[in-house]
Order: sequence, then C-alpha cells, then structure tokens
Amino acid sequence: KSPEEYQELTMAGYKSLTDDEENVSSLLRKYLTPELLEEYMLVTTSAPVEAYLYDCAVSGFEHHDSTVGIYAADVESYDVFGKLFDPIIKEYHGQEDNDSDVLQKDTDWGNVDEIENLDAERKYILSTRIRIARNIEGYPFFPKLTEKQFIEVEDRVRAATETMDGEHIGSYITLADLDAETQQEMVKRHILFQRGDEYLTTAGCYRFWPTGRGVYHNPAETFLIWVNEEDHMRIISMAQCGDLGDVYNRLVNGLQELEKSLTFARHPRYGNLSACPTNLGTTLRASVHIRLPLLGKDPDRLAAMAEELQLQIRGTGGEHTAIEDGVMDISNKRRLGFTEFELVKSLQDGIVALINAEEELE
Ligand code: ADP
Ligand code: CIR
Repeated sequence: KSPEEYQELTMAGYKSLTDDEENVSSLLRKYLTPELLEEYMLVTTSAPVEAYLYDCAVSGFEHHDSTVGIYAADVESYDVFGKLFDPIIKEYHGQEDNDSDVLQKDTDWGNVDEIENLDAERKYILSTRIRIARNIEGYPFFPKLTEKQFIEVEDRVRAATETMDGEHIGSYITLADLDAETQQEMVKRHILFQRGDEYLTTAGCYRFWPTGRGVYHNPAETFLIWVNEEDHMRIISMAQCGDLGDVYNRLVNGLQELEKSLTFARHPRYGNLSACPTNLGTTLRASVHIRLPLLGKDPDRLAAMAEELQLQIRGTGGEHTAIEDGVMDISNKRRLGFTEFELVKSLQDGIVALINAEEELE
C-alpha cells in the first residue's frame, strides 16, 4: 500500500471508530486524539518492516467493542507510536500513577517452593496452566511477519527444542501435518490454539495460515510451545489437577532451557515484549479450570470477588468463549508491574480465597 492509501485507510478507520455512539470504551478510542492521528498517520517504523499506525490500529478501527484495540506490529512500534501506546499500557495494567522510567523490573521467578497444590483433594480444580509469551529478537510481530519469516521463526523454535531435557523432551508438529479432525480434538483438550479470533483476524494474525504454525509438546502433554499463534512462542505448562507448584516449576525450567539458544525481545521500559499490549511485562497468565457451583449461582458476587482479587474470568475454551458446564477459567489479570512470582502467588492466594468462599456456602 502506498502512503496515500495508508493515510486514506487510517482516516476512514478513525472516522468510523469515533462516529460510533454506542461502542465508545476502547482504549484506542480514548487515547488516539486527532492531534496524535495527524502526527502519526504517515510515520513508520524502520525498514524493512515499515509499520504504519494503521498496521497497529486496524483491529480497533474495525472492532469498536475492543477492550484495547491496538497491537504492536514490531518492537519499534512501542516507541515510534509511544504517545499512543504508553497511556494505553499504563491504564490497562493499572500503572497510571507509576512515574518510574521502568514499568517492568527484571525477571524474578522467586521461590518456586512457595507455590503449592491448590486443591489436593481434587474437588474444584480440573486443570492448571501457566503460559508466557516470547518473541524472538530481530523479527517483527505477527501483523508484519512475512511468509518467509513465519517459516524462519518456526525453524528457529524447532532447532531450539532439540536440546530439551527430561520431562521437557517432546516433538514438534507443524500445523499443516495435522488434519482438521485431529486439530479440533486437540483444541477441545486445550493443547492447541485455534484460528478465528476476530480481533486477531483483522490485525493480520492468520495470514499465510497454516504456514509456520505448529506445536511442540512432551508425551504427557504437560509442556507445550505454540509457534506463531499470536506471539512467536507461547510457552505453556499444564497439569490435569490443581498443582500450581508443579506447573510453575516445569515452566521455569523449560524457559531457561530455551533461553540458552534463543534471544527474546525485551524493552527497557515494558520488559518482555508481546504483540498485544495486554501481555507485556511478565507475559504470564496462570489459570485454573475450576467449578465453584455455589458461588457460581451469584455471578455478581463472583465478579466482585474476582475484581477485588485482580483475577479475570474467561470461558471454558479461553478468551472470548462461553462458560460450559460450570467450568470457568480464572487467571491473574495483571501482567505488568509485578514480578512473575508475585503474579503466580496472587493467583494462588485468589483461588484459595474463592475456594474458601465456596466452602462457606456448602
Ligand atoms: P491464552 O491463555 O494464550 O491467553 P486463551 O484464553 O485462548 O489464550 O486460552 C488458550 C487455551 O488454553 C484454551 O483452549 C483454554 O481453554 C486453555 N486453558 C486456559 N487455562 C486452562 C487451564 N487451567 N486448564 C486447561 N486449559 C486451559
Ligand atoms: C481487544 O482489544 O479487545 C482485543 N484486541 C483483545 C485484547 C486482549 N484481551 C483482553 O483485554 N481481555
């Protein structure tokens, strides 16, 4: 697209967003002022990527009900369009009053032994999962990855997994080698991502699909790496029980092995970089699949407790899905401004509090 075409699309997108009188709550809408639009419309990140504001904001221009409405197209987007990204990041992560230059401190896994099994009697928790996102230094994020780069990223990850050890030993399957039925079955078991999130579709996440996408996992399906879904890598540890400590330990060890052969994109202010501003910092989401039948009868109280405990409730199939058969996905809401340990501990404390509240109703 020529600069003129970009300009035209940006102006039309902005007009459609700001003309909407019903959906007014996205952070893109809140922070993209006419002055910033004017300033950024024809600016790009460096060659060869040359990402425009439009490449970052197209999803929010189209989906006015977005929470955020913007993705970074590459590392530089966070700085080149910084006057837009920064207040969005601060507000989403509750860092409005943080005046420090550094919003995310160095990685700190803390004392893994303090993280425990949250439901040893297996009464409430069906499974536990922690995922972190990583993007390989030197490559743009999904909105601007070329077809060749999708394949290069996949090759780099595949090579890095070859030295995995112990319970992390597994194999890599490229998505093109999985028939539709097997994919569906794996999605249902929560070990494979699926294509289709409309916010990501518009942002360009599924270009060249299934090229360069795939999944690495051990035979027990407790350590997985999703390749070229929303981020270059989603590193995942899971267990079919409430043993958060076990899941955490396996995640940390797996990541540290990968760090021996891959260098990940980091930002001096935001920490680990992800394509979506909501995942910056630790990029860590620790979740349980949990049934709380009695608390679940009072959704307002549950929502208020979750809010108070800084937890997010998602549906059984993940973000933007419904709760089926009472199985909720409850995770830490915050990702930035806290250490990895603090976030996992906050999920632990929050789930313990919810289980206690459930038991009081029994
Ligand atoms: P992400 O966690 O990567 O932000 P999603 O919310 O879409 O993205 O979740 C990805 C997948 O992980 C979905 O299939 C979801 O059901 C599954 N999942 C999340 N938490 C758990 C859990 N505690 N146990 C089992 N599966 C889970
Ligand atoms: C949005 O802005 O709503 C989508 N791009 C998804 C953002 C990430 N999820 C979230 O805030 N819950």
